[in-house]
Amino acid sequence: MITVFGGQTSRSLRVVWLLEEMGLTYRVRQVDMLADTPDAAFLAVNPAYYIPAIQDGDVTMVESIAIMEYLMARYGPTPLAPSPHDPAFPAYQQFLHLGEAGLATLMMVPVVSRFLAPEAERDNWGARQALFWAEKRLKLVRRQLEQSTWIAGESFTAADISMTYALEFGRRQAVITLGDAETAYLDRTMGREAYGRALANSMPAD
Ligand SMILES: N[C@@H](CCC(=O)N[C@@H](CS)C(=O)NCC(=O)O)C(=O)O
Repeated sequence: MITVFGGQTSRSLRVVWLLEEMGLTYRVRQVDMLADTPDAAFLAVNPAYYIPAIQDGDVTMVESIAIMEYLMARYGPTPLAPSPHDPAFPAYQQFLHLGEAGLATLMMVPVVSRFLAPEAERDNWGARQALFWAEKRLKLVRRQLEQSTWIAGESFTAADISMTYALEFGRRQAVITLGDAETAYLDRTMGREAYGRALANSMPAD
């Protein structure tokens, strides 16, 4: 059984969504990153203490994109990962990583600055610059969505899972403004049944 350590609005949703799309069995182990006391059991899994992480037998992994790549390689083949010979592969590979390295990671900086930085440091050069870089990278997403239904072409792939988290995070935290094409795209990706199940299964129990 695959265990996903995470929470509903975190990047663990990428992993849970992928597991749902692939029809694999898993369980979600909630980690409350905002709790006053660190979760000792989770600290043993990930001493760097961030989510998501997975345990799959003897395998322990962190990094949402790497985890998705592991799961698709280990339990595939799956249409979520086009083969290297598929014409969609370069765009797939690019946007799979751009969703985290080029967008979500950069957007985290202004978001956490706004919520966690001391009052006088909330509006800082680093946060503004990170947002500027993310907005520049969004131009690649916009150009692609003018040409194709999904981010890597005409089939839904794990790159859409990666990208959806980034765009939805930026929109939810109001650090980016989405145009009509990106909004319609999120309606398509988040309208998938597997997304709905992933969201429901990622909810903490009361
Ligand atoms: N690049 C990592 C980023 C992970 C990350 O930033 N996770 C957030 C929650 S979505 C977190 O746990 N942050 C707390 C921390 O890094 O201390 C990934 O894609 O998994």
